[in-house]
Amino acid sequence: MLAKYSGLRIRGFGSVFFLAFAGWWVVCGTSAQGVSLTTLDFSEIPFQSVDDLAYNGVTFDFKVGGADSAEAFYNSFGPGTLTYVDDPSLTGDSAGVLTLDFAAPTSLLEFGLALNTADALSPGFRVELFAPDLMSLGETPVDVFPTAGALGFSENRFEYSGVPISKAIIRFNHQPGSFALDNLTFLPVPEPSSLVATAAALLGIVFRRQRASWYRRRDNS
Ligand SMILES: [Ca+2]
Ligand SMILES: [Ca+2]
Repeated sequence: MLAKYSGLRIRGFGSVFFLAFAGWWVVCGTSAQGVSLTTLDFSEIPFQSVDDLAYNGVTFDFKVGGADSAEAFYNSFGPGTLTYVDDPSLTGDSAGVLTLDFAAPTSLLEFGLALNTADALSPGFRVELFAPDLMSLGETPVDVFPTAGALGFSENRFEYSGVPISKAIIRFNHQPGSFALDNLTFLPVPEPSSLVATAAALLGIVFRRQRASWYRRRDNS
């Protein structure tokens, strides 16, 4: 009886250990399967229009006056070396609207952005973020300030971290003119639905093991 009781305790312990391992696997194992910080410095692929370009988890769209435009470019040379932007970068006509669509929702979004103006602008640009269901999470205005030692450019860095987003629309408050965007950083996260499915599957395994062990104990007694 005592031996049976200690056996039970060991099985209970085993389940706790298994659950802890399963939790570690969901968090770390899935991280190892492609969840990692991505930064584009815009030197990765040759000079080309970014409109409808898909690269490394992000699809770009560029429109001027609501129509697709080829006036924004990957691996383009513009402002040189500023604080947040360093050639090459993504440069374009600041009359346009730049959209970033992420293949996997990202819980972090950062980039540097410069405008070809010597003036501080409030705001210099606005960033509208969208949840994975494409509901708008609102627009964030970002002021830009002249870069010390680099005449003719004002810039700032946009930084977001929070609930996962799958789309960002960037609108510029500087016309006529041009913009340069650089060091685009994002962190794809697993879809909550796939995490829930994985956790449910793991719990199912534990439940079946416990049930089988209960039936074995009942049959043996
Ligand atoms: Ca760069
Ligand atoms: Ca397009």
